[in-house]
Amino acid sequence: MKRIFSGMQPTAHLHLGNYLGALRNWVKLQDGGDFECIYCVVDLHAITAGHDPDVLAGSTREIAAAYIAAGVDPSKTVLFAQSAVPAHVQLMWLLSSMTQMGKLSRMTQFKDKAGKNSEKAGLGLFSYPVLMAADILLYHATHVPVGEDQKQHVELTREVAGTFNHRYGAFFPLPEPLILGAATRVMSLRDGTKKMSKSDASDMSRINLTDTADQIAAKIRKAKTDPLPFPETLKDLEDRPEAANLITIYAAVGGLDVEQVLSRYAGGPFSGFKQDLADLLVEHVAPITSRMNALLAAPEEIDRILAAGAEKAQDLAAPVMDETFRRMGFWNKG
Ligand code: AQP
Repeated sequence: MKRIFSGMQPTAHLHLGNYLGALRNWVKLQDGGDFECIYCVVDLHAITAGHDPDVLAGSTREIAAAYIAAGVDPSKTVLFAQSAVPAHVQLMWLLSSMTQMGKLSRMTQFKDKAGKNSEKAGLGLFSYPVLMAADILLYHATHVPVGEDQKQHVELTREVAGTFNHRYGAFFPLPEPLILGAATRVMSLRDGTKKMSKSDASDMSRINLTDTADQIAAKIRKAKTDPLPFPETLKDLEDRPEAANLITIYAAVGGLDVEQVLSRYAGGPFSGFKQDLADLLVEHVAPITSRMNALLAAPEEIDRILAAGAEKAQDLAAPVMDETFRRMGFWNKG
């Protein structure tokens, strides 16, 4: 059977980009029945840009709660926290020996996050894609549902798997990115040329899955637009990144084509469209938020789900790890 692995970092609250670009698709894939699904809270990734030890465990539970609240079903999937399966780090080390530094230094996410100060960036930020390759390959995943921003990392994973297979014999499947849905790259509400991101300093740039109805309404009301009238055609959206972003979000959440949204609001003021978009988002996000809050009120249940998932993940990972060691010639693994 085809197998999916995907994960999100507990670096902050999940936002609408995480939801539309990834999480919503995870649930569809789980329910579609064509894939065995492994969904992980990738907490080891969350320490690469500095973190607060007092909040990491709570954030890990919050991301697990968001998955479940959005429809991930622990009885149908393997749901666990990455740090509970040490083989992720073991495999990462082995794969590091066959990953070129030049390729890592060309990763857009590293360049964006390290900025001009790459000399001072931590090794973890630089080698993050190797840990991501290990996450995927450890489970022999065949498909990885992600937003556009992670496509480059999945491509690197394929290259690393190819190098391993070439040196030590065919073993790892070359995973395919699955970039699905109508909003594969949701942009910041403050700057339509930047992706919506957990690490953006401005909370007004994103809709968090934890936001209240009032917060959502205020963020959409204040979302940046331009002075031009509401666009009427797809061509009108060219060079209008903020308008294109809001209209794409409306279409993705409302289950419409962008053209349908354009014809619904053509000729009207942006304010009316924004009011409707806020209502639509509240209608969609509020039930997820309230399920998350209910789950987080009983954290011991989340811990129980994550512990049970870690056992299943461990069982899947152990034979792959053993065989990887064996092929690489390690002592006592023959
Ligand atoms: N803006 C986005 N639009 C569509 N998809 C997105 N994803 C992230 N941002 C967008 C997808 O969400 C998943 C979670 O990825 P992650 O937790 O590893 O975070 P990230 O990709 O590094 O992006 P974030 O959420 O903005 O976090 P920070 O700011 O910490 O980097 C992935 O499938 C990603 O494609």
